[in-house]
Amino acid sequence: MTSTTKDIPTKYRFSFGPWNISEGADPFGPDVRQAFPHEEKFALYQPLGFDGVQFHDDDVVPDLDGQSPAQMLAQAAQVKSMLANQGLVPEFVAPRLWFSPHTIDGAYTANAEEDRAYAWDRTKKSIDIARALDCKAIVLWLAREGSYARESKNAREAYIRLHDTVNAMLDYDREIEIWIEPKPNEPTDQAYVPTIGHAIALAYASSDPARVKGLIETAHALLAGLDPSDEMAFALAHDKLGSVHLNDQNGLKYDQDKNFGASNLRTAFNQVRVLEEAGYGSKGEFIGLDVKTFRTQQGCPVTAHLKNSRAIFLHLVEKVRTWNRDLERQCIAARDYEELELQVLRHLMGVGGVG
Ligand code: 3MF
Ligand code: MG
Repeated sequence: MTSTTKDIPTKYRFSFGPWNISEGADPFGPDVRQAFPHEEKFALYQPLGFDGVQFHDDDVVPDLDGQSPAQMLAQAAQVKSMLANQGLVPEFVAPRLWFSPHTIDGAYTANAEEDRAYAWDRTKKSIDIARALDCKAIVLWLAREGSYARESKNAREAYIRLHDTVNAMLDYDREIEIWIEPKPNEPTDQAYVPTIGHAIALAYASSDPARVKGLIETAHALLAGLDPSDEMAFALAHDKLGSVHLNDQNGLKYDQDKNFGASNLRTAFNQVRVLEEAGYGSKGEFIGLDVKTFRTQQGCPVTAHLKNSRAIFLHLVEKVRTWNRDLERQCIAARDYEELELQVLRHLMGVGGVG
């Protein structure tokens, strides 16, 4: 465990994925905005203040299942030089294991052997793509690893399958890191790796624990009824916070991916506080955003939500750095948490003085 608290100010680097610029379809209605060409999205990064790109494997190689290995590597090489030309860095590659007819019942935990074989094949392709981009991280969002009908799968066997997959990935490439992104529900009813605790248990059980970490998304922690800053603190204490997907969520409903701080400002402040106190970012970790704009938003491309979430994060960094730590210490020493809470709220509201 890492117990040091670092107070060296970090200059943060930001990332997002191309899927964060979207057309507004939801389960009840179609697209409402014109599609902005995928390959033109990369030119938007730098002007918005981002230099990290989060990739699904088929964001790098469209129609991945239809490509030969040579075509796949040629396309990855093109993306690599495009990134270099735009001054961008690939943060991670994630196998998209929730679109194919082979992943209807899950991927690594699907009941059909041929579906599990597809998942493994696709995972190896994602690792090959990451390697071709010089990217060291694979993110596993285990989208459909879970059940709709609880009795449909043997959960103990499913966990063993996930464990075996992690080990097989570590074996397939001796350098990559695996960052597991837990989510408790949606699209499944019950997910097998619902929290960071589960992800970190898988990391320690793996053949190379130092290369298995977690990626914590604010909304996913909130959907599990947990405090995202405590989840982050837990991963940081184990030196296992590979990345974050900052966003927000208004209670227990569909996965909203709202702007960072938009529903729970104090919770957002605490996430920034925990990241700052641990020196997150000093080893090159990104502040990843995973935010959706409203379906009502007009224009093409729509990027205000990315710019705004980044701005809110930076305002909160300022709030953390100007938070009166002497006062905090005094309140804690006196065990006067009423006063502590009042002062946090005053600070967030920009009310001066301490009275
Ligand atoms: C789902 C997510 C995903 C992951 C992404 C990278 C579509 O709730 O958060 O975004 O972040 O697939 O693993
Ligand atoms: Mg995410």
